[in-house]
Amino acid sequence: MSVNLPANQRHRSRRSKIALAAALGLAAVAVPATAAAPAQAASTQYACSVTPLKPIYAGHNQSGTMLVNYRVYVYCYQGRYLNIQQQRWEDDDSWTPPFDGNDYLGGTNWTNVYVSAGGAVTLNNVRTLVNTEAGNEEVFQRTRFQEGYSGIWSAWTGWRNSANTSMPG
Ligand SMILES: [Ca+2]
Ligand SMILES: [Ca+2]
Repeated sequence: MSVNLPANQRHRSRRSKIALAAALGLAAVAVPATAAAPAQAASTQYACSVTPLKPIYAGHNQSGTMLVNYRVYVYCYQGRYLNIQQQRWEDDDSWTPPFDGNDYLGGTNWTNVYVSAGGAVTLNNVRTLVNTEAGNEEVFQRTRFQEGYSGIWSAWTGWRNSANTSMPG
């Protein structure tokens, strides 16, 4: 396009493009940081952070089945009620798109959990290990939440995944 412009306009056009590129350069630094850390972006809108912790071994029940604790860590810098949804999963690949053969193990909802300002709560959820395949089970969890204050509830956040734990079972 700029090839057809008079020389002075072409010059101006090039200068404004340089200014634009500089602006975009700054934006390009900021955008990946935001995309890489959705939890931090959420914590600027929400008073609480909800972290699905990596599942841990929690002994055996009386039948000898291994137990897993899917803990959820909640911190609030202002007093809030929370509704929290948890899904428990076993991680699997598949040979065909979308290459996601994860097995759903179950879900738990917590409603109206109150956390005071500056308070932290760890929700414990001990479950029997579900044996979905030969060899170890790669269990993980995902959580999302909404906050309530004076009867007004926020939108649900996106789902956030924990790390996997490989459990012999
Ligand atoms: Ca697996
Ligand atoms: Ca197994």
